[in-house]
This record gives sequence, structure tokens and C-alpha cells, in this order.
Amino acid sequence: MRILDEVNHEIGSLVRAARRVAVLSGAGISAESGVPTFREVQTGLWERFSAEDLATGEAFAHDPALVWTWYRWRQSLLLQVEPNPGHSALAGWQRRLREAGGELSIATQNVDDLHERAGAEVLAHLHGSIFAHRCAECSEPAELAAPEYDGLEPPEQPEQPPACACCGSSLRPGVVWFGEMLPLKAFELTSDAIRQADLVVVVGTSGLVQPAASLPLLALERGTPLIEVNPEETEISEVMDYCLRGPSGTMLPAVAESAR
Ligand code: BV8
Ligand code: ZN
Repeated sequence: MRILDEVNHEIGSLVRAARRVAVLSGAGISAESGVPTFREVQTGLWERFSAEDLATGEAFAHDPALVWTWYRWRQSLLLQVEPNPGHSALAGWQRRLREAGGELSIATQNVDDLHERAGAEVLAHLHGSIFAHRCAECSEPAELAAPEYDGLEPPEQPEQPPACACCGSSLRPGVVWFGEMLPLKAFELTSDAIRQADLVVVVGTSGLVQPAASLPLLALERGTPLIEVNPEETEISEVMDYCLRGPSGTMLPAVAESAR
């Protein structure tokens, strides 16, 4: 593992030669857009809970309004922010590689839509989407208007989740909670993309949450080069060939530029 604070000629030639790039992103790629990462502390109604406590079916069963409101407030925060240069760099690299007959696939652990809003196509949302809602009982998807919260001050009072139009049970967020299986299709598509890649880039993830965090290890089967982009060391840094120690908003544009 080589730790670098900038894109050097070695990484540049790896990136230029790559035709099938697989990217796995985590909360860190959205940090510079102003989206708190999953490890950051909660505020307001939720300040006495950790994200891991709230992102569970048990928490929702115990206090549906508290958990539902947390997601609606996070949605409103996401509506206030923009993709950052890290998201845009991946979108541009993906576009250029496709024009050259190659491919850059993005699998994300994030439940936000910032990759898409930057113009990228996302292969898989491994932990679902915060903008998808479905019935907790019959799984009927439900379209909802945007939340009224201003995305800044957490609401004083939680709101009850709406009822399903089909069966009357309560709606739930369309995310994968701890203890829930990841969407099989998303997991398989990501596994295939990493197995077929000639370069794997892991950006903005602590590598703590399984089984998503282990997906990059599939690259080891074929000796595919692994690059990590993260200002900090992570649970998976040790298997990386290169660790670019810096914010993705700076590092990814440099990586994408070196692909030109
Ligand atoms: C499952 C949706 C089983 C909800 C999320 C003990 C050991 C191992 C595993 C387990 C265990 N006990 C339980 C488990 C399993 C558990 C797990 O992994 N727990 C962990 C905490 C130990 N996993 C599960 O429960 C999964 N399901 O295992 O099912 C099963 C089997 C059979 C049948 C039924 C069930 C489900 C996990 C999915 C949970 N849902 N999100 C929501 O969003 O509310 S996970 C959540 O954490 C987010 O999606 C986030 O993506 C994810 C991981 O976090 P990261 O993305 O890595 O973000 P994090 O904050 O951790 O780190 C940010 C990183 O960014 C840092 O490294 C930081 O340095 C970096 N950074 C900061 N700024 C920048 C930056 N990087 C670049 N640029 C910057 N500017
Ligand atoms: Zn229903």
C-alpha cells in the first residue's frame, strides 16, 4: 500500500490505461456538499441517538414518527445541497470513458442522489435511496411530495409516517436498515463490475459497514489495482495499492484529469 497526498505519475498511467473502472463510494464523497457523514453525531430530536441506532427496523417499530421524521429531515437537507467537484469528476470520467468504448461503473453506499444530479449513471445503490418510500407491510412504493422542513433546523415535533394507499399500513423509508439484506441485484451488479474491472476506486467510505465494505476485496481475485481516496486511514486501507490521502473534491478531479 502506498500512501500519497497527490496523484503521481504511477497512478496517472494506471488511470490512463484503465478501460473498465469500478467505483465504490461512501458518505465521504458527499461530505464536501455539506451532507454529514454517517459517523457524525446527530442533532435536534435525534441528538441522543447514533445513526446506527436510528437506521434499524427495531427503532422504526419502537418509534415510527421519530425515525420517519429523521429521514424526511435528511431528505430536506439533501434538497438544499449540490453535488461537489468529486461527483462531477466521476460523471465526466464516466462520460469520456463511454465515448472511448470503455466503462466506469459507480456503486454507492449512499442513499442520496448527488451522483445522479452531477450527471453520472449509478449502477447500484447498495443501501437504497432516501427518496424512495414503500409500505412497511405490502411494499407498495409510494410517491411523496418533498418534505416541508427547511433542511437546517431539526423539527420540534416528529410527524407520523403516512399510511399506505393500498393497505393502510405505515410507509417506511426505502433504505436498507442495519440487520436488513442488501438488494440482491445491486449487490450482484456491483460484485460483477468489480470482478470485471481493470481498476477499482474506493472513495469516501470508512469500510466499517458490511457486506458493502468487503466488495472491493473481490478485486484481489484478479490482482486488479485498488485506489482509495480518503483523508483518513480506513478499515480497508491495508488492501489498497494506493491511498490518496485527501478530500475527494480535490483528489477525484486530479484522478479524472490524469485519465485524459
Ligand atoms: C446485513 C442506509 C445481514 C440507512 C446504511 C459485526 C461485524 C460485522 C458486521 C456486522 C456486525 N454486526 C452487525 C453487522 C452487520 C451490519 C454492519 O456492518 N454493522 C457495522 C456497523 C459493524 N450490516 C448490516 O446490518 C447490513 N445488513 O448485514 O444483513 C443479514 C443477513 C441475512 C439476513 C438478513 C440480514 C446492512 C447495512 C446497511 C445499513 N444502512 N445506510 C441510512 O442511511 O440511514 S449504512 C450507512 O453507513 C450509510 O449508508 C453509509 O454509506 C454506510 C457506511 O458508512 P460510510 O459510507 O463509510 O460513511 P462513514 O460515515 O462510515 O465514513 C465516512 C468516510 O468518509 C470516512 O472514512 C471519512 O474519513 C471519509 N471522508 C470524510 N470526508 C471526506 C471523506 N472521504 C473523502 N472526501 C472527503 N471530503
Ligand atoms: Zn401497504
